[in-house]
Amino acid sequence: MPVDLPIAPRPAAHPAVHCGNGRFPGRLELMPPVPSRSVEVAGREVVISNPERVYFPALGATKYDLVRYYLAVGDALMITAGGRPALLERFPEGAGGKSFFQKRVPPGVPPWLETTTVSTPNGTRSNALVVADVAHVLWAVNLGCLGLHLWPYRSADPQHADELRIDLDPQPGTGFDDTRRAARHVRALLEELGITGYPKTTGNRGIHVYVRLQPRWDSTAVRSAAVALARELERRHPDLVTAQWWKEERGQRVFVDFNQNAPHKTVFGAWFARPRLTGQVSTPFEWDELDTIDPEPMTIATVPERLGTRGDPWATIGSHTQSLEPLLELAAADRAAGLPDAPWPPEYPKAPDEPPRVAPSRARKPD
Ligand SMILES: [Mn+2]
Repeated sequence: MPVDLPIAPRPAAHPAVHCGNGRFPGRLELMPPVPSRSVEVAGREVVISNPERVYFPALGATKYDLVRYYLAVGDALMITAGGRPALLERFPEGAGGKSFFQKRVPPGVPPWLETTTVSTPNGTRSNALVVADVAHVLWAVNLGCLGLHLWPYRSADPQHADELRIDLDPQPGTGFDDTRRAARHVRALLEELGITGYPKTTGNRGIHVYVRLQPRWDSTAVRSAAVALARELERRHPDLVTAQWWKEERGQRVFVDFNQNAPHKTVFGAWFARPRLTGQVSTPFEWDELDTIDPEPMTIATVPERLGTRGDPWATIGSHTQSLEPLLELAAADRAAGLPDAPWPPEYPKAPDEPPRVAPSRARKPD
């Protein structure tokens, strides 16, 4: 769960000054400074400091390689991320190093940097980055962000969530094949309802299916649609899919994490690089690739070529805004059948129709 942490002191991996050479202990010698590089994109100039720092050791890829990657996929990335507020997760030492979440943009940003006010479930407000163009992405990369977590709305219209994010989380004992099978059922159910979903790898073992929505519903409505979809999938495929919030009830199944659609939740964006040593990217793909898609070889080193040869699988997502109503009807049917709301994450105020927010095994204990 992303939270705002105080800025950790930066470990001095490359001290600018070191002491002596053995023969003259205590004599100060300056290390040669690593020149920063400046990149021009979207009419802006972004300065990249420490461009040669290794960010993805298993790929041998540097911070500047990550910059080059985002320049290569920038057009596709903007189709899905453009105009959205972003949560920063900073990895000053690259993938594998320590990280911290940061909602607020730090002081001293360039005058062109676009920001917007976001809030948390408890009402805290922060000034967050907006992915206004690729220069904004590179500005975040320079801070040590490998990828960005995005809000499900455009900063111009914070009242309406325009994305349903179906997050398929394989539970312990399941693997990517199970995620694939679950994704196939998601596609079939959505198609039945007249809805087109757009799949991507998460860069790990999960799959996300996104539905771009007409801007008519808030995140509470979108979450209730996700709850209904998760429950319907579990009813149809009880051996494979679970809609159970409590881990002890999920079993060796794929969990449809409906709460990723709760208000103020962010999800890792398409085309962004994961903090893995091997540089995997959360990669959009076509439904007809589902049987063969492998998240592992899709990295910042290979995805630009894939995009160049295959084109952008999500090219049409923005021109295809859809209605949430078929899923809201499913939700209404569940309510009418007596099903309560599903549990919310701990940081949220209790919802009116929510069951007790306690794991069933604990609720049964007579303490
Ligand atoms: Mn997930």
